Amino acid sequence: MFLRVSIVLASLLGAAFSDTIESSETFYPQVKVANRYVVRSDPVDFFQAWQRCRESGLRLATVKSKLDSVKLAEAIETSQSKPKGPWWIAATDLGNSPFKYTWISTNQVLGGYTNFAPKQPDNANGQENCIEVGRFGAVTWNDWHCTGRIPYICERYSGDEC
Ligand SMILES: [Ca+2]
Ligand SMILES: [Ca+2]
Repeated sequence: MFLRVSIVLASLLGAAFSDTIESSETFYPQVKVANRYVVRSDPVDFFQAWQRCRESGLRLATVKSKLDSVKLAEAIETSQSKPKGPWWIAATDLGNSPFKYTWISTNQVLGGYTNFAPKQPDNANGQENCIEVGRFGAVTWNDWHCTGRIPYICERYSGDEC
């Protein structure tokens, strides 16, 4: 009898456990959230940031939705190195008309979602062509000069994902 109860219990527990694993994304979204973006603390210019992400098998971060911004903020908050921003992300209007930005990581034109700080982008002195987050608080965007040296944010991605 005891053995039989144990077996039933074990299989019940087993079922519950595998359920938990399968639905972990639903129950623990923050785990996945924190893993998408990789916060880097070495200060580099925009092009070095792009290169360094690539060298790590990552790409400079894209931010295409409100949810992405939430993930980004969370990655910064949970980053162990407690880095200080602002940080480069992958948008630039270099080689395009002013304020026409492209995600250089995916070669996609910025469409729909943006998260600029108030009065940005301003293309100050006609020299600001790369986008950073965090200069004016939270994870809002600002255009800055591409040769400025600041930390940056990479992202993990799968091969067929844009
Ligand atoms: Ca510009
Ligand atoms: Ca600006």
